Amino acid sequence: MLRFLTGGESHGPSLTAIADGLPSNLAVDASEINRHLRRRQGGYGRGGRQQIETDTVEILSGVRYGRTMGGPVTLLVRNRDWENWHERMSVMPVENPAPPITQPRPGHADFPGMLKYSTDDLRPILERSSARNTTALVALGALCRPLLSAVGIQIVSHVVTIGGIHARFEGRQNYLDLAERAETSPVRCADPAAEEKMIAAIDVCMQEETRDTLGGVFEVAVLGCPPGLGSFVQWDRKLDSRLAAALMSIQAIKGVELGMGFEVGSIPGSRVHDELFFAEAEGFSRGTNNAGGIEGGMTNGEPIVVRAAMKPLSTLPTPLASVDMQTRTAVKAHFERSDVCAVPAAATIGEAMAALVLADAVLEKFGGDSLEETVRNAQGYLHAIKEKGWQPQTQ
Ligand code: EPS
Repeated sequence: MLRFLTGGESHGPSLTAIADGLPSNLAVDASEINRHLRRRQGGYGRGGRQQIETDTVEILSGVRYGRTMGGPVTLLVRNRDWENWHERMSVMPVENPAPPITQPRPGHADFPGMLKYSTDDLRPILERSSARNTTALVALGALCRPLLSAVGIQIVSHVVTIGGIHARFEGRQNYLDLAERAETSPVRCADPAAEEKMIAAIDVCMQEETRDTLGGVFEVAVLGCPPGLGSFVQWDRKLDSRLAAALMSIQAIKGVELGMGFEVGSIPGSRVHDELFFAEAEGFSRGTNNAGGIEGGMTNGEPIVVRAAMKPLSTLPTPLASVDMQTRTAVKAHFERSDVCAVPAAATIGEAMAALVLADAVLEKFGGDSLEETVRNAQGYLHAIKEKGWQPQTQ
């Protein structure tokens, strides 16, 4: 229902995004999109590039007087760093092209990309595969949020692990509360004791003699979903498969799990599945949410809880062994600059990807050419399932 594409290179003039399929009359607030772009730029352990950029959206189509008109919405974020790259990233041929970069970074797109796209220069591969492109995705995710909130859906995140240091929480969590605490943490972590250790671990990796990068795990929670978004009838209509694909598409993500995740493989069924209860006053309820809010590829009314594991960034300040693609001799991998840790930023990108998947699922379920029509249809459905005893949960 909702289609979107991004374009742009890390050091090209700009990043562009087009979203097609949004209903009309949806509020579009550039300052709100910019707020999400700022969240993406933040986090302890980010690199020098974030000092150069102040990502700011320009809205080029699809919006009039602050509301969508129903046509494609085009967003643009300029790269300030482009100023320093006019020659090296020139669209037109130049007299003195930059020398090729020939030492692929293990873990990055460089090696397979150079073979696939037939180039001895990793610049064209690096430019598009860079996580800089997530700027465009975060802008798109922010564009979808008012549609989600119109039907009561909110998306939040927090960091649960950095460099093997785990945040610890007792009992069932209130995700809004966790996210509120995470929002003020430099590592987006709601556990202050873990936060301190995560910062210390990043500090070690920033020091000259121990320079390195760190990965981690973040958690995204989608709150307020009615039961029945997504479907079990085909693999590509399952909401969990769509969420997993969207999160896995973020640079450096190597694993995605929902609810209890990989642990379900080690525990008997009687301790995995979330028992169902009913009381006249509260409607249906569950004692646990090990399913992570999705059963049979559909939302079940509980919070969707999805985690993604990010590998340490592969642009290493102390480069690993590589091979020069022209001479085929042993060399050290290419290094320009990098972040030490981008897990807090990745959490905000995870929110954006979840927002895009959920917006698509909402439009698929409720349709609507205008926001009013989408909301009306959603209310009709909510009324129908309330007749069946369902009541919204406090999340
Ligand atoms: C990023 C911008 C990039 C990198 C980073 C993410 O900018 P530059 O290459 O100019 O330093 O800092 O990209 C990667 C980590 C990567 O591996 O590609 C950003 O804006 O998020």
